[in-house]
Amino acid sequence: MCLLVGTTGVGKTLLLKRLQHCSNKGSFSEVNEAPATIPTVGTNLVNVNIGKKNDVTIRELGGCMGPIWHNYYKDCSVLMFMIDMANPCQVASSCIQLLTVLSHEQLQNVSVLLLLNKVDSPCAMNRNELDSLLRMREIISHAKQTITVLEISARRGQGLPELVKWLNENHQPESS
Ligand SMILES: Nc1nc2c(ncn2[C@@H]2O[C@H](COP(=O)(O)OP(=O)(O)OP(=O)(O)O)[C@@H](O)[C@H]2O)c(=O)[nH]1
Ligand SMILES: [Mg+2]
Repeated sequence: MCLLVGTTGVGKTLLLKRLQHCSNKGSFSEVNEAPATIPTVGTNLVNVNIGKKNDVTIRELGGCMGPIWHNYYKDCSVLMFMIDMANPCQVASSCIQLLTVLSHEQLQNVSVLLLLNKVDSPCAMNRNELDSLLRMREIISHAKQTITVLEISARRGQGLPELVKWLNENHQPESS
């Protein structure tokens, strides 16, 4: 099971819709109109085919569920943590959430993909601005987990082929 977490409004549901749509069509780089989303109260479970009969189950945990995210950690084999690059005011709370997630005892052995979303937005921060606000390099070098950073746009489809590649390399197929 892959968990997808991040503060509310960062773009998790849109990413799932995009991945599902693309996996049905067989192309992860295809771009079309962004479907509408509403805030996720609870969780959102989707199955995405990432190639070669390899399916991954991704569970989004709504941002408003933050206090109970930990109830889902025991089933987690890989983790995606999403940050909104177009919302600098939210970065501090994202940072605290990220550190809390990384320090949880049940998540010490998972691979982590840090998704920097909304890079298509005209007001998106660049990597250097995020580094100075979030001290990302320090967080990554001090973390026990292997953390990969990827800039994406759930709206435009940028970075999705790389995301799928990371899932293929890090996700263990569920035993049936
Ligand atoms: N410009 C831009 N907007 C995006 C992108 N991804 C998501 N959005 C928009 O951000 C808003 C929130 O997206 P959601 O996918 O609902 O956010 P969420 O992380 O699922 O939020 P919660 O369910 O409340 O935790 C929507 O209006 C999306 O269209 C992106 O890559 N670029
Ligand atoms: Mg959502």
